[in-house]
Parts: sequence; structure tokens; C-alpha cells
Amino acid sequence: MNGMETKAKELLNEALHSGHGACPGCAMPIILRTLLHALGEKTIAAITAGCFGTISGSFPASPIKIPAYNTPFPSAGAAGSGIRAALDVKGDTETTVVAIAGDGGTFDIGIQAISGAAERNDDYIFICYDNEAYMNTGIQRSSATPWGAWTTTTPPSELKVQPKKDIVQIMAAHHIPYVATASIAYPDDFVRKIKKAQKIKGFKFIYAFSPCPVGWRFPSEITIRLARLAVQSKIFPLYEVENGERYTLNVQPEGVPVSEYLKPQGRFNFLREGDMERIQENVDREWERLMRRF
Ligand SMILES: Cc1ncc(C[n+]2csc(CCOP(=O)(O)OP(=O)(O)O)c2C)c(N)n1
Ligand SMILES: [Mg+2]
Repeated sequence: MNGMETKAKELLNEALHSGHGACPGCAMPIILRTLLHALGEKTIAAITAGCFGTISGSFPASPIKIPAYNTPFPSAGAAGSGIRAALDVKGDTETTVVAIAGDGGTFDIGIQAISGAAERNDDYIFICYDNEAYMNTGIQRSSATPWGAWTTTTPPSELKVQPKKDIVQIMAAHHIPYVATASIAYPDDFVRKIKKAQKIKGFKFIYAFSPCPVGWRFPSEITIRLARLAVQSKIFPLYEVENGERYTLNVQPEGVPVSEYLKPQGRFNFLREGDMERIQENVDREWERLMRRF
């Protein structure tokens, strides 16, 4: 085989092909590619309405190699449980089931089915990709939108005043075998967590940070840098929680000022005097609260 043929074969072996519907600079194709690489092709996905649904394609055209079921907005949790149950009836214990939903489909409308699946300890992986708003329908705020952010439903005169919901603690409080946060800026850590989750029996929750150039108003070439700054400024800590009690910190942040992460994003252009300091104090307080659990 010559070099071209080898390259072509490699591309055909990719579980995510080009031609997906993501915007330039979107974190999701990177999340999806990482996920599919780590899980392998013996995987079935349930994907909610949201940007991920458009990226993974509309029937009959799909850029992903694995079978995927597009679910209604609230139903990724229920679909994951159902697919697992159907495979169990068929005696198929080999296939990995993964349910994928955005912050809206997880924190908000999807939470009851996810909580139910977690409580029953259904055997599949749930991935929440958090782009901190309802992006697919036009950047409306969700309960994952951070304090002080602009969205189309939190205009400059009424920026978000509620803090972000702490979904990791909510899921850890279900005492499921595995909860982990993940970032595309730390791909080895991301892959390790997916592979680890795949080996554990029961309900696994992986929470992936997903910067969105369109909704957060930043240039598409700095997606990975922002993802890294979120970790290094302690805004998005990388850690694992096993059985609701065993905490492991995976990356020790440098403690970069939050302003370095916030300033490149137009959604934070409307912060008033003193707001930046207020966000910094809040991040420091949350970090100390989290560290007490380790
Ligand atoms: C019951 C219901 N309400 C509203 C919608 C419209 N809708 C489709 S996707 C979406 C937002 C999804 O937000 P999120 O889960 O954060 O995913 P993102 O679009 O950000 O990727 C909404 C409101 C719907 N499909 N079903
Ligand atoms: Mg979203």
C-alpha cells in the first residue's frame, strides 16, 4: 500500500467521518471522536435533540459509524436504559451503550430519566456535553449557564443571576459507581476516563466541557485554549468520584485568574464593575468546598 492508500484506509477506519454538521471551532466533534475512539465500534448511542443530534446526522446520512438513536429532548436517560434492557434480553453483554445529551437535556428537561437510571444503577454510560445554554435553538439560558453570562434570554439588562447547577455533585449523590469530569484540552485523561467507565458495571456519568464559539462569542481557533483555561482557572476542575465518596483530582490547576478565561468571550462583555472579582471569589470558594471532599 502506498502512503495515500494507507491514509485513505486510516480515514475509513475513523468512527467519525467528515461532513458532520458542527460549526467551525465546536468542541463536540472532538468529544464525539474521542468517545468513539475510546469505546470502539461495538457501541450503540442514544442522542438527544440538541446540537449533537445535528452533528451526528439526519437519517439516512450520518457521519458516525455506530448505530445511533435520536431521542426526544428529555429522553436520553430513558433511551439508554431501554437499549441496555433490549440488549440484555438478547443476551448481548458485549455492546456498550452510551447516552449523550447537552446541558439542557441533562440539567433541565432530562434530569428525571437520568436520575431514575442512576437510582436503578442501569448499566450504561451517560455523557453530558456542557456548552452552557440551549445552543441548537438559539442560545437560550439553561441551568448550566454561568452567573453573569449573556444569552438571548438573558440580555445585557438582565444577565444570568442564578449560579450554575452543580450537576457533578447531584450525580455523585446518587452513589453511582463512577462520575467524572472531562475536557478536550486533556485528551489522554478523557480517553482514560471513557475506557475506565466502559469496564465498570452500572451507571456511569461523564461530564464533558464543550466550548461553543457561536454562543460564547469567541474566535473558533481558541476552543482548546479556552477549555484548558477553564481547567487551569479552577472553573472546570478535572476529577472523579467513585461510589459517591472516593474523590480523585486529575489535574492540579495553576490557578490562572478567571479574567483570562472570561475576557476572550463576548458573552461576558456586559459584566459590571466588581463582577469579575465577584466571579473570582466564587470560583475560589467553590474550589475550597470541593477540596474538602478529597
Ligand atoms: C420537549 C421539547 N422542548 C423543546 C424542544 C426544542 N429544543 C430542541 S434542542 C433544544 C435545546 C437543547 O439544548 P442542550 O440540551 O443544551 O443542547 P445544545 O443545543 O446546546 O447542544 C430545545 C429547546 C424539543 N425538541 N422538545
Ligand atoms: Mg447546551
